[in-house]
Amino acid sequence: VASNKRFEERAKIAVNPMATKLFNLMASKKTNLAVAADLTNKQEILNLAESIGSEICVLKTHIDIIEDYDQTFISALEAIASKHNFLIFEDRKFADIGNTVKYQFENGVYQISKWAHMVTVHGVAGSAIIEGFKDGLKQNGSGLLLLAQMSSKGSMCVGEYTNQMIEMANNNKEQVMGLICQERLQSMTDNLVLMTPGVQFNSTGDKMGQQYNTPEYIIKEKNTDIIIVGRGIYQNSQPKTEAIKYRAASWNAYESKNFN
Ligand code: 5BU
Repeated sequence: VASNKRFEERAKIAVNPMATKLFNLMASKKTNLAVAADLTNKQEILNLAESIGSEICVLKTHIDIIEDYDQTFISALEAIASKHNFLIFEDRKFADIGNTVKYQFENGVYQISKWAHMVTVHGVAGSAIIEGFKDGLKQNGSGLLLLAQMSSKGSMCVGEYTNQMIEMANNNKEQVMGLICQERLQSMTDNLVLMTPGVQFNSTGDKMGQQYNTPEYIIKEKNTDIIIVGRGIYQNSQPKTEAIKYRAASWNAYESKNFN
């Protein structure tokens, strides 16, 4: 199922403000590459962000794997993000009841709602989970990414569950900016951003269930919008050179689509 609209057109029909911002950012910066900075030391993440920041639209974090975390990390990352014009995505995968996720989003050590432009949410608890984010999202006009499919072997986010997640997104567009998925399905409307992890050139998977596809396959054949690349870039001896390759592959795949 192809989307025949360019990112700049989709920016105009998006409802969530961060979806509009990301579509416009991709169109102007000409990149649909997101990098997963899964490093456990804050300086390593900042060094990576500084070196590849010019190539990406989004930097994805797992804030709770950082061993020396403190709030200086956030201000340093925000400075690099505004210098290089990318957005910050905390892949927290919230999954509890609304009242609990509100605390997890706004409070605790990380105070995610203060700095994350987007966060991931599982729908397993039901659509009322979205109520827990409403206050926090208003702080920065941020957006939710619902987990419609996962890249890992044996994922249970399939079939009717996937359909329910798409419906949850379509019913809550003020809060939901997009979906994490492995393919564009018919019901995924053009005002949602589709982001896909499990992307690498030189590997088909790891020993813990991850499964990889190439940028061309995901963007051109599976028709999603953004690739998320982790180890393929940060474990390379030259992350910047490698990021340039992934950026070119995913952008060229986007440009090769038939738009009207
Ligand atoms: P990798 O090193 O490219 O395998 O990292 C992939 C990243 O995307 C990593 O941070 C995962 O937590 C994240 N991820 C994923 O791999 N698959 C999924 O379905 C989802 C997130 Br949702």
